[in-house]
Amino acid sequence: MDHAADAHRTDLMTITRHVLNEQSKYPESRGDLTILLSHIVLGCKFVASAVNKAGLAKLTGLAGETNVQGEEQKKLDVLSNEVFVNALVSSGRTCVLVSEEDEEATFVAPALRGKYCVCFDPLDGSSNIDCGVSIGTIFGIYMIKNQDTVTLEEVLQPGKDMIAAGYCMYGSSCTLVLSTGNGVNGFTLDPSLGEFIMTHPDIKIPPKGKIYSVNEGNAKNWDTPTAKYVEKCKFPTDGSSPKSLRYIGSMVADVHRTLLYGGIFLYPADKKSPNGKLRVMYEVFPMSFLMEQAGGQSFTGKERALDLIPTKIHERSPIFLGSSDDVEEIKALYAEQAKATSA
Ligand code: AFP
Repeated sequence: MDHAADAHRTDLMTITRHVLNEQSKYPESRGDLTILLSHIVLGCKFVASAVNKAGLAKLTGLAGETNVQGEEQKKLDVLSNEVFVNALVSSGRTCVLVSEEDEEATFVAPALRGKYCVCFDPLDGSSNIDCGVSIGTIFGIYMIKNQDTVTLEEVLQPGKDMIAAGYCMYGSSCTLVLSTGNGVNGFTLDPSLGEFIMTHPDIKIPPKGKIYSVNEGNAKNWDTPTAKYVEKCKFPTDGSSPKSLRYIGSMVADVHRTLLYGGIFLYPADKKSPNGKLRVMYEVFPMSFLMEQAGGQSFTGKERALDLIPTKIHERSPIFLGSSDDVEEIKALYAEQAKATSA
């Protein structure tokens, strides 16, 4: 019996313990971020449980049974949004919320205001709910200079100004990946304890990967650099092996695999969607922040993704993120094209 390993398992690094440890490195800290993160964690636990129940409810429905109360079930994405809005407002640490589900930003009532702005997609990949495929919550956190006078303009900050970002994946297990700007750590929900336990300390993305992840159904509308890059993945000319294709259609799941195994995730611009599909403030920025913190890169086709300054809260952008060497290759193809068009 490995007593050392056993002892290790009894010394659990919960997400709260980890965040408190991080906080203790900053003696001037008043614990506001710790409190905010604990409210986000609560939201994630609630959604994890709701996602599990949604599957059961659907099975019940198929068996011909009806809800005892005769109530129509709220859609999971609307329910998740309500949960996160309530959790964030009640934390007393937020002044503005930007949610994928809400057309306008929410300005928190003065009495409950704190210094943070949280941008989030409460349930990303929701078209995968009904078939039980992994879905997730994505969030990014900014600090606001003056919570009492905050305006929408102040919310439209570049991604590099984020102070923390993360996602929670509701999959075969529930995994929360978090960065507070000091590396990336992954935590798995232990359902028997109701606690996220650190299972993936100090995640570093491999410098080069063997997987590319893209919706190839859009290939006929791609621009030249994307088309050339994917061709290179399939038919490499440098003697290396072709890359494998993996695509789930849930950004959280596709990015999570990319982070752990290496490779590249692409949602490029195409002729039908010149700005791509994914939203800057609550998809592109948090995932780019995590990628960079894990040693990877993130590129829009024009610039470093985190340098982008959004002009509206639901803005979209093309995105290429993942292993540094793989992203370098697509950057080189865009540079080549820019040179050709300027010549
Ligand atoms: P849904 O929430 O509509 O399922 O969209 C998910 C998503 O925003 C992101 O999670 C995926 O990476 C991407 O869209 C998938 O888009 P395609 O279905 O066009 O490939």
